[in-house]
Amino acid sequence: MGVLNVTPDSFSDGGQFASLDAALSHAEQMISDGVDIIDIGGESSRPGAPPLSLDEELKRVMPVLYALRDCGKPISVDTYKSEVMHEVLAAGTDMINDIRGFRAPEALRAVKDGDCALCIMHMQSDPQTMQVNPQYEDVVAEVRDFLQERVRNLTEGGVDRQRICIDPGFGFGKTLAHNLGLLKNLDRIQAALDLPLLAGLSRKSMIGALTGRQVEDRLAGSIAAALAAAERGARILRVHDVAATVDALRVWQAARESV
Ligand code: 9MG
Repeated sequence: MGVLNVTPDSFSDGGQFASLDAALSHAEQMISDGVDIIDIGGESSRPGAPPLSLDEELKRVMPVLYALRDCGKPISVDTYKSEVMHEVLAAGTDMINDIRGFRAPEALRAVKDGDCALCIMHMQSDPQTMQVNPQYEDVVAEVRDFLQERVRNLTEGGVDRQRICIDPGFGFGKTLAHNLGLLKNLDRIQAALDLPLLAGLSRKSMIGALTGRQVEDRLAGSIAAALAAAERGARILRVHDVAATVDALRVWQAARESV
């Protein structure tokens, strides 16, 4: 899954792709680099980012979605607003990536009757405050239980289980130790729910904490994290650097499959 941020304050592209033309050429590049899913996001979810108005989010996301919906690759939209969900689903989006895990009853109502894929992500607190003092007694068990509860809520609400993937939400209300604990035990979470697992580690602060590198210099660390997640059962990797990640996965997969 390639990240297509259309946020002027995006933590990793500094607004480079805020304009429609730039976003579309970035999407074309990701397609030629081998992306499988494009994830369009209008509201930054970096720690401390302020919420975006509904109008502004639609103004950023809709033109990009209209331009890309026939690009031949599934399109995901990263949003927690039910109004945005309604609009992007009517425009033909294939997946909704909700960092709030469809906790809002209106979010469930927006998606339940369609057939789009759904990503349920775990986040403690919200982007404004999530990194202030994240606390868990057992991060792996708590994230697993949260995801299990959300899956139950969605399926009891009428969503086919086959539409769902789960995501522990690296960096969303987690310290470095929490993130590493989740990464090490990703296979336990995946096995407990038996659903495809999405992992987003690309360029995140945990990579910066481990390498001492600024966001623009985190490629090698991000690749290592992506491979660690794949090794533990992640089926979808949400990344900024598609070409390098695809190469790394090809080599990793060939080594695993060789006799
Ligand atoms: C929008 N966004 C930023 N980071 C993310 C992650 O790790 N997972 C998902 N599903 N979405 C994310």
